[in-house]
Amino acid sequence: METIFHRSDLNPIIRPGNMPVPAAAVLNPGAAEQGEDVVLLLRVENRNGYSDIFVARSSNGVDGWRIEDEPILRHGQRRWRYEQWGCEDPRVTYLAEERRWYITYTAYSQYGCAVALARSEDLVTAQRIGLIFSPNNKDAALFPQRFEGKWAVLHRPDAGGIEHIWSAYSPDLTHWGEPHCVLPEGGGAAWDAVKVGTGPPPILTDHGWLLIYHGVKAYGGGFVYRAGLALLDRDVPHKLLARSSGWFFQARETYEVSGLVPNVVFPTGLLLRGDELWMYYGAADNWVCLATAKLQDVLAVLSD
Ligand code: BMA
Repeated sequence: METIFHRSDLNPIIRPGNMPVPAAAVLNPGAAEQGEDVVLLLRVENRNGYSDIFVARSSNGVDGWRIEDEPILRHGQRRWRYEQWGCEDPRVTYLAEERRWYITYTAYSQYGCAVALARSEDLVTAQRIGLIFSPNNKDAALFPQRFEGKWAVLHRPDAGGIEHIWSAYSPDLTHWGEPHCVLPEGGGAAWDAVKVGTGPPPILTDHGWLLIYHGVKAYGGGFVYRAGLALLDRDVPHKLLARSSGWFFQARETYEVSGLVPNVVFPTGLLLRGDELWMYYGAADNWVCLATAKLQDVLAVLSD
């Protein structure tokens, strides 16, 4: 199963040294397509340990990245008290109805980790909407459409160490409610026993919404972050239709097994390009990487 996704020969495709500013790490990118370009929203940790979100563009999605000098979302602005310690791990969804991209990200501060939402017409500048979930909560991703008139989001509240993926619905992208537990931690000795979290925004397929999620297991040497697959109902997206029996992607290459946090693969960007899925992920919390797969091969895993 591990061979479904093929890593780019150019991995890591973006490294700290590629940034126009001093960077300790570049990781966990949101992904979008804009015109002919692939756009990545990069989490960039500076040498003080605080993260901002920068925009990178490439015409082939692999190399030739053009990276903005200034972040699209900068932590520590006086007006935004819940992101004094960082803007982290963006996921980006284009809402055709709104004709804008919406960015969910982790707002990190003395208050904990919360989920913030911003919107952008051009992926050059963004306007913050504010927090949509209070601490501790992270790993949120919006669906691109409404369901019976309501927007839907997946997120991961921390219920005192119990960390399942939940959903919420909203009429206006600001007021969120109707919670459902969508995908619980694996429990026991499972690869995703300790916690799970949404990866990129789900993609609609003939079988339902395809969800890539991360799962965590604690080993003697620390946490190991791997990626699993799930399918959610096309009309009722909190309804879990299928879940892969194990992970499909784990740290294997040097840039994944060693880095700032070893043994981490953390997918946050997913594009459907023709019949291929392009998965952008953070490796070892240090670099941005790419792996691709045929959509039909990925769906086959879930129908076994
Ligand atoms: C999570 C987040 C991610 C990070 C991952 C692996 O809790 O902090 O930003 O990539 O851990 O260390």
